[in-house]
Amino acid sequence: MKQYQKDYSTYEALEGWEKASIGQQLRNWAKRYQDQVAVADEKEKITYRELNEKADSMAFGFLEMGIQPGDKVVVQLPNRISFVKTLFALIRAGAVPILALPAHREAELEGIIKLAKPAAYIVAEKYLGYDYLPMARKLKKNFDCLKAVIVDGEQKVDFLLDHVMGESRQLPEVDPYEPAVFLLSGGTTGIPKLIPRTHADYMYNARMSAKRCQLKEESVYLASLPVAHNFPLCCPGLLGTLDAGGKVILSATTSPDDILSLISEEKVTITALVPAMVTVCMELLQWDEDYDISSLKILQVGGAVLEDSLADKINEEWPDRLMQVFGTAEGLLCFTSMEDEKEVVARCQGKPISPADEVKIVDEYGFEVAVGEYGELLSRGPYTIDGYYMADEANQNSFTEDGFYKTGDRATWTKEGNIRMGGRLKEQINRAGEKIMPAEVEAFLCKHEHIKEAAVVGVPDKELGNRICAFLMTEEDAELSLSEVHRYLKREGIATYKMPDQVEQVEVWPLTSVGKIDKKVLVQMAQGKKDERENAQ
Ligand code: OOB
Repeated sequence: MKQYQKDYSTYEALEGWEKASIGQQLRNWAKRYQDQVAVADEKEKITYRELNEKADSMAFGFLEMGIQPGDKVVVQLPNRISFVKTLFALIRAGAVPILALPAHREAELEGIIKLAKPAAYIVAEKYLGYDYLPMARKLKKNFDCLKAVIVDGEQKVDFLLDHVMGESRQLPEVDPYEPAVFLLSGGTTGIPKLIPRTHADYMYNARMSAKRCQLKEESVYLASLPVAHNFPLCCPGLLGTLDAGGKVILSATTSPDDILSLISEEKVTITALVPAMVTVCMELLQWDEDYDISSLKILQVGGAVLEDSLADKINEEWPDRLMQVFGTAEGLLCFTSMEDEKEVVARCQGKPISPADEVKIVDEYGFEVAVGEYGELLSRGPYTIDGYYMADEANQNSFTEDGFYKTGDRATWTKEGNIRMGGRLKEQINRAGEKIMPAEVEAFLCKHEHIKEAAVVGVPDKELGNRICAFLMTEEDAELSLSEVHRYLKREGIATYKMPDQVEQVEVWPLTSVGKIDKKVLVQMAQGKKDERENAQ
């Protein structure tokens, strides 16, 4: 039985839509761009022609080792050319990669493997000091479905990735309306859900993103974030850049030094960052004048709320480069445009990338809200999924009867018809019956002259149900007491019930696997700090 219900044929008339497999797209690119460099990492470069040939020989190898068309394969590789080769080779072999992030560990992998029963697991031997082999061996022992564990490195469990190649053979027919990859949902709670993205919808996603960014053969895209994530993979990322004939540079880490060095050396024209990374890059650039970012035309920022104060700072220090991106692995993408006024770019996340995207912002009863009012952002369209893989309960909760994806995000329409995000609905704090949105309090805190970044969370509390805890990152670690924060917020005219009950300072943020501030960890930290103080009394 076909698992995916969506009728993709209704999108065939759209400009940019193509009923072709991603494996076929790579063949087309190789014909068009031949010996131009497609991808470069720390160690090597690969041309379009070489990548295309490598995808074939590795696909033959995967088939030879018993991976069957339709099999799922967990891929957990960092930003290296081996990731790119493996991705295209599996897709050509008709297998479907499940893209785990390097930061995922046993809990996430076990959850994914239990659900998807992959035939193989492809993993780096080591990355950023972590040795993946003990985990890989354990997973292999515990899960019979895993026919092979393939290691990118020197030591093997079953096979070495470098040795995967085979004799030429017939490659399977691939249906462009079947999944090409499974992305993992970005939620910070529980095991990630599997998001099936089909060949045709995912290429359309890449192409429409590349169009908004005006990518061309001269474009140089830096994958600063882990490339297994939708943002650097396809928005426009790796796939959108290759489709335009550009060059993709893979940054081995998300460190600001690596990112700024690569922008300088490789004359990068576009990259994508999450807000927390922008701050550290800007700081480093202030200290070290050797970096030259003059080649950078577009700085995409998305993945989490970009505070107005930080957006203004980007506009000031790196003028005419900011592009805000609201994105989801489930589909919907909204980008600002390079033609937008800079004041507009600093205050919104733009418009959907496809004319066929249907976007609604609704109140709790499902009615659309007026301009300026907040509600939940819903979307349906050519590249937005209509269900997670084998997740009945999540599908009941995350989709409306008529097939709209409920993002769980608060948003409003601006008068120019752009969306402006206002935080996750689930983050809403219920403090003694009063409802508080962290994003609102964070925005006020970030306007304080000594506060660089702020994150507000609700912490379970005996008396209040939930108390408000504000975590602050301050300029030169300036100390700000709870009463000083209250005095400041009072001057700003914010209601008393929204005042934090607890204030904590941080020097570094706990981050999720893709570099967003991890609020789940902040809640634990808030609890820990309070207990520490009470025990010390
Ligand atoms: C991207 O994708 P995911 O799946 O890791 O996370 C999606 C969630 C959204 O539902 C929203 O809560 C948040 O991340 N988000 C933003 C945002 N962009 C994403 N919240 C506020 N402002 C924004 N600009 O994070 C992602 C996928 C593709 C492109 C860019 C980001």
